[in-house]
Amino acid sequence: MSEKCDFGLIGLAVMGENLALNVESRGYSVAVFNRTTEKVDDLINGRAAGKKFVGCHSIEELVDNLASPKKVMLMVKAGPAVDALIEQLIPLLSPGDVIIDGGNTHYADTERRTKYVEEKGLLFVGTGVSGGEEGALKGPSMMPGGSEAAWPIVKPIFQAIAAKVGPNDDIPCCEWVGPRGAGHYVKMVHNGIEYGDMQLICEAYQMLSAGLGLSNDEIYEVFDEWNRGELQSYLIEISRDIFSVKEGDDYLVDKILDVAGAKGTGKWMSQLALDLGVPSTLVTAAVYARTLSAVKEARTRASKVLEGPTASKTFSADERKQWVEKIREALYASKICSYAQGFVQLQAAAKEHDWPLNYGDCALLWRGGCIIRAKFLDRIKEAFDENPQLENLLLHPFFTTAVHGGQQAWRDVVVLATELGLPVPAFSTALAYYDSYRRERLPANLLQAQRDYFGAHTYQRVDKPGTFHTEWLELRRTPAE
Ligand code: NBP
Repeated sequence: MSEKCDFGLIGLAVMGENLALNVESRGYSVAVFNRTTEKVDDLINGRAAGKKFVGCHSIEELVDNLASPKKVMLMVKAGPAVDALIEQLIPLLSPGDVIIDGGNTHYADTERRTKYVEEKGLLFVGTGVSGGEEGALKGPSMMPGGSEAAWPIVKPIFQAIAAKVGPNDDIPCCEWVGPRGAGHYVKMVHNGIEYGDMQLICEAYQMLSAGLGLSNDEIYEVFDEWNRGELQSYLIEISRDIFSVKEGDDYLVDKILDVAGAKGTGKWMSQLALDLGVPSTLVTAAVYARTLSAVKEARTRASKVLEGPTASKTFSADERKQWVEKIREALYASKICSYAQGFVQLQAAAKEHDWPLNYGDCALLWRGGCIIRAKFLDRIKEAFDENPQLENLLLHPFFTTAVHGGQQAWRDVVVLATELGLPVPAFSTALAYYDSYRRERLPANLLQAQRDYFGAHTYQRVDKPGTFHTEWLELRRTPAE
């Protein structure tokens, strides 16, 4: 190819290679580079053979092969590699060229890099990309933020490669999110919500399996049914499929070690929620559930010492059917709380960083292509389109009605889990959040009294304005000897 390419991509691991093929499939020519250059040759001679690709063996060669304004996307391991590549690219690029980081980068790094790259006269985009290998190839969800002036330059390509939704499959799951690190923050919250969704589904599975005694075939049918209703989502769909995969006579899922891995985005969301002072309890419960799963040896030792409830329960066929429906309702109500928390965190972050986020658009970006894609997100988009300042999703009439409808079942499931000794940290933290949020008065009056008692931290009163301190020791009743 003698003409200059439309797009440059550095990093040909699973995401980069598939994303490059996606870009080319939409009619754009792509120059590619990878640190280990054999991967460049493998791609050019393999999946990219006969396509509009230019394989490059150096970053200089890649930049030379791009048309202006040059767009170079990095799909490499998040962290120092991104900084190192930015340093190499800056002297090779000209004002108006764009560096794009599509990795799972911490938003604070994108805040810093946007400012730094702009100071050098260039433009920077930090974009969340979700959907794994298949999404990268066929249409991911994309959450770009960074230098505003870069958006018109990258928009045609980004919206061409993104997943499409809507009645005519023509609404791209890619829209400008906001300045600097806003895109990566939204991607992090997406991942945190993904943690919550996955944990909730796992707890539902445990209730169905260890609680009600359903077989894997029966669980397949339950998830299949759930996937036809309001829980319809990619994660329910793949969970259903998992219960159909066998090795000989045995189900593969039963052979998988119950130790969960994590790459850290859930932890970031949880840490940042604590920094912002917002209660994102579902992602935190989901992170801790993974942490506890990881101490398998300790759990195995403890299982031989610590007893659970002794009474066992049996269920008739009818009772099972009723409980399956209750578990579905508990899952749906908990999921609503999880999304409500995610959006509250986004609102708090937007306020702190002065990002003009559009929450309806955020829901739309997650509607297709990504791991949390679900029908339910249409409702969230509608809710925020109707009221962009909506304080909490739970207060929108659609979601209020939904949690009211499911709340008794939700309570029953948490009680049943407790009686059976089955841990449901996400179900129960969601319910605790709901009950805390809906109560006008919490026991924090006593807590403030305790703080004032031991630390003179002062308190406020319900009956008069001001700040008060009490000498509790002097006023207390002396306990009887
Ligand atoms: P990895 O995260 O495994 O990164 C591997 C790529 O980074 C290879 O191309 C590797 O080159 C390159 N690289 C490394 Br490591 N250090 C480098 C350096 N110092 N200079 C230049 N290149 C370097 O790949 P991935 O799974 O395709 O993910 C890419 C990004 O997308 C990551 O940030 C990831 O978190 C994010 N992401 C992944 C997924 C997913 O499902 N995998 C989904 C969404 C987002 P080499 O070949 O020479 O080692």
